[in-house]
Amino acid sequence: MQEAETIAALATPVGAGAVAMVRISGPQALEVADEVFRGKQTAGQMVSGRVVRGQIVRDGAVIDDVLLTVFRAPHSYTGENVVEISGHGGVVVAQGVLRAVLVSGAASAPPGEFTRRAFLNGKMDLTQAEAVMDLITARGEASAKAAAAQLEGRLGREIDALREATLMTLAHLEAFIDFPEEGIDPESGQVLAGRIDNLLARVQKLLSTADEGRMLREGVRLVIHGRPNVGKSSLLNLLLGYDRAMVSEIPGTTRDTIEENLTLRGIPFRIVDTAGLRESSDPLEQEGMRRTRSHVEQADVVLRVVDSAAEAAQIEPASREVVVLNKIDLLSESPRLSGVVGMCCLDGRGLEELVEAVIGRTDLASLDRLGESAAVNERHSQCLVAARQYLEESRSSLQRGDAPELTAVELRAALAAMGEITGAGDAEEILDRIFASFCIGK
Ligand SMILES: Nc1nc2c(ncn2[C@@H]2O[C@H](COP(=O)(O)OP(=O)(O)OP(=O)(O)O)[C@@H](O)[C@H]2O)c(=O)[nH]1
Ligand SMILES: [Mg+2]
Repeated sequence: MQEAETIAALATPVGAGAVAMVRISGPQALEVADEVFRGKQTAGQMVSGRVVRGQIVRDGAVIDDVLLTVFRAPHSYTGENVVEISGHGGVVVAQGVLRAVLVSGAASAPPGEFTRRAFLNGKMDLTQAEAVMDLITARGEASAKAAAAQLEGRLGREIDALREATLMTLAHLEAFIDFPEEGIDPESGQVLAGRIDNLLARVQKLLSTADEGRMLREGVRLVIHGRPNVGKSSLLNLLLGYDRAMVSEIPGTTRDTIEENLTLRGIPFRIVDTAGLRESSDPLEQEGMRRTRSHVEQADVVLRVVDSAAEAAQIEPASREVVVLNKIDLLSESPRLSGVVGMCCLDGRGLEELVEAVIGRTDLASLDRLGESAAVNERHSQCLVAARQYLEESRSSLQRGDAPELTAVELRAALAAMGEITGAGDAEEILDRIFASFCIGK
């Protein structure tokens, strides 16, 4: 195998800050660092985990005063020799340090390259590599907690256990392949069927966490919906805390949907304000209402807003719905409410109660229980669906009394699909897809 290139990148965001860190990884990392570093010790002399203060020098001129840390292979993030140079967090100075390192022989690291190497060198499985980015991009405490559990290896261990159980079943089946003349006796057939059923149940259980995984990664889809002029956009603005949408007393003010991110009690939401539904012959308004309906269909939680003066009658919320009785300030006496939230968007009355009701309708494990089980992502789901199909086929093959070789083919395919989740198989193409969305320096 060709020796890996030594790579470098700025690991901290570009901008003014207390510290900026340039990370170098690869077989020549220590030598590259020593081209530019002047300190009491050279990187080559330093033991792993040691920090030494010194200067970064290029063409005899000092660029920055820095702390240099050495991690020797294999005890580093990437599993290779790694040097981290922490300097002053100025845009120009950090770029200057990076340029000096690149001139000294390191190649500029593409996005995700450090974590890709960590995976390739066996420092983490693919689910952990994905969790690195989930953790970085987490918009709420809940998402961060689930990502941290995945980074720690929870999902990977569950998949490994599942593969192990599949392998055991396969081994059991293969015992019959070695003695083809005997065939699978009914008793063993039943044991094998039971094992496959058990595998199917475990796959199904993991698949059932896909919705939770999506909500944690993309946000819970919260859609504000109701007749024109009831105060939907006012409610959006109130929840966001700033005037995002136009509000007016003219019905039909909002024509297109407006989407924003919002975090409520540590849970990320994708909140959507929609055009009010009414009879209209205006093609633009009709298109707006078509979008409204499509958003309502895809919502995790619907906030149905009604005007308390117009529709004070008892309103029954549907299962995914929170009903907001808005403009209660216009009522002469306070309404007796049950199952609905009374609000005034002008002064914020009822907001706490509304947030409470929305969280209550959100189908997520409570914050203190998050991370106890997996929350699979879209890629994991696809692998699990494939695994489920192969397992079902192996089950029918067994039932039909096929030659054990045929049943084994299906089981092996299921095993491969499971292996794709953690990257146990070889999977260059999957790697490209995952690491394409990474940030540089990670
Ligand atoms: N008195 C009172 N007026 C409100 C309240 N909430 C909103 N309004 C007013 O109601 C009018 C309509 O508000 P919007 O937020 O634009 O209503 P909407 O549902 O988004 O309307 P469309 O976009 O046309 O569907 C505005 O004049 C708001 O100031 C409230 O709680 N009390
Ligand atoms: Mg509006």
